[in-house]
Amino acid sequence: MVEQTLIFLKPDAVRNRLTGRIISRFEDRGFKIRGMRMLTLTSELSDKHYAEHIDKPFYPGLKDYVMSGPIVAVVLEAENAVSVVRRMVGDTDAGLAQPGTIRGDFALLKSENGIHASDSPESAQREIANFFESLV
Ligand code: FUP
Repeated sequence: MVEQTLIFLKPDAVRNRLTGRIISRFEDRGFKIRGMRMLTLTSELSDKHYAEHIDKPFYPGLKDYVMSGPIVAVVLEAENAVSVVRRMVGDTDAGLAQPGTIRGDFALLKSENGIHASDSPESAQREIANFFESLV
């Protein structure tokens, strides 16, 4: 089934000038870009996006990290987009991520893993609505 999913490049990836190389991987794989914007997360949008993590001990550090500079959010579309993108992104803990995945090639830490990707079609719809109100 053709699906859409949301990724965003976290501030360290943008700061380290990885935006083009990472987005190229998705274009090379065959994804269509259906939306793209650069923004700096507000406190409200961080809390909304990470609602399931807000009470976890790691959330204050995660929030500082994701608000530390501009991010680049992208809506990607393809057959089974959510699961294909998750496999390309790799393990949440970048130190354990397989080489060849984005986290496995460009990041080292769980706490600073460089990229977000929706984990289900339902999350994707919710997250796309959060970042691209005009697309849904
Ligand atoms: P993922 O779906 O791979 O982004 O992972 P999660 O939804 O489990 O976690 C969201 C973000 O919280 C991750 F990108 C990294 C961060 N996190 C930590 O910093 N420490 C943890 O123990 C778990 C997650």
